Amino acid sequence: MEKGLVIKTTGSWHFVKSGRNVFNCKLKGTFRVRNIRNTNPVAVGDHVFFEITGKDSGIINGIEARTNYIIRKATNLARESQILAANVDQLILMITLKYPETPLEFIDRFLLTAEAYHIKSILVINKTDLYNKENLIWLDEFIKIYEFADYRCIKLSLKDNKETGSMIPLLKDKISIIAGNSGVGKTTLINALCPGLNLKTKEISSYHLAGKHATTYPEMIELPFGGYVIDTPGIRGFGIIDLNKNEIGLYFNDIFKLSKNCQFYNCTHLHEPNCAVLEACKSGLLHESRYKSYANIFLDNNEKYRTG
Ligand SMILES: Nc1nc2c(ncn2[C@@H]2O[C@H](COP(=O)(O)OP(=O)(O)O)[C@@H](O)[C@H]2O)c(=O)[nH]1
Ligand SMILES: [Mg+2]
Ligand SMILES: [Zn+2]
Repeated sequence: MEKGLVIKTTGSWHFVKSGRNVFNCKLKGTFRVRNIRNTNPVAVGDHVFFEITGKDSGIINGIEARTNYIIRKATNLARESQILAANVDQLILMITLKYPETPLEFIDRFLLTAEAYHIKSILVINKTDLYNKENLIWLDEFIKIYEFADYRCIKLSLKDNKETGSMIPLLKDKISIIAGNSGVGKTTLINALCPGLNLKTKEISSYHLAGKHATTYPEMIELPFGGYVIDTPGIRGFGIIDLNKNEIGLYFNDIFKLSKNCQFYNCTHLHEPNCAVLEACKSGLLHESRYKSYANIFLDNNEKYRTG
């Protein structure tokens, strides 16, 4: 029995890396039945056990327990879900304050989802070469907001001399998902890290497929210094997963820290007296954008529970 890492999958074929070799593997039939709610029982990042059946082929007959996994549902109500990736060490959320401007609520929804999946996030703020004086002041404030929520923030410019040096120690020997809106520089970063790879920048809106049933599978890209990055159009589906509304405040790290001083243990931070979160908002300790995101998601979620 061999052990390997799934680095690519097409649904029925799984490419398993073991040592320096890659084996093209099928699943032993019985797995499909056991894991019936998932359209794909094996995902990139899975550690699998397999038998070699040919020079570069094999049969997977076991999957190691996952430390985490990310799923996507075709729609909110769909029963079937697709596992996008397993055993992810971190999420690299790439954003830009300009060209394009990443909406703050988009960032907060992403970070919340990653927390719910127990995946640590790092914020990479790219295109700093394009920022004017005013943008740079906002950049500093932005970093303070997210450091207060315990996120590491990295400033980046991939314009000319592609300063990717700061990224290498963060990515080395880890499985990282690189996410962010279209146009922020994800592909540029991966190309800069992997000389010779030459992925196409300005992706040909392959993400239009993501909402449909035509499944797109994420691929792991091996880094020359060790580790993998996952650049996936499907990651758009990384929206809000099924969260209990009471959990939202637990996964906003800044709000969670502050809430220890609320008078009521089940404070929703919306209207209660002696709410430490509302007080921090007033005093400026908690930035209003974080509070707004929290409140919007909380109310969305309530709505879903009422109608659902
Ligand atoms: N000025 C500037 N342009 C950048 C930077 N990073 C990426 N770009 C450009 O932004 C565009 C979109 O980049 P791309 O990597 O395709 O973004 P993706 O959609 O996130 O993969 C490309 O034209 C890149 O050359 C940067 O740091 N500064
Ligand atoms: Mg891209
Ligand atoms: Zn409160």
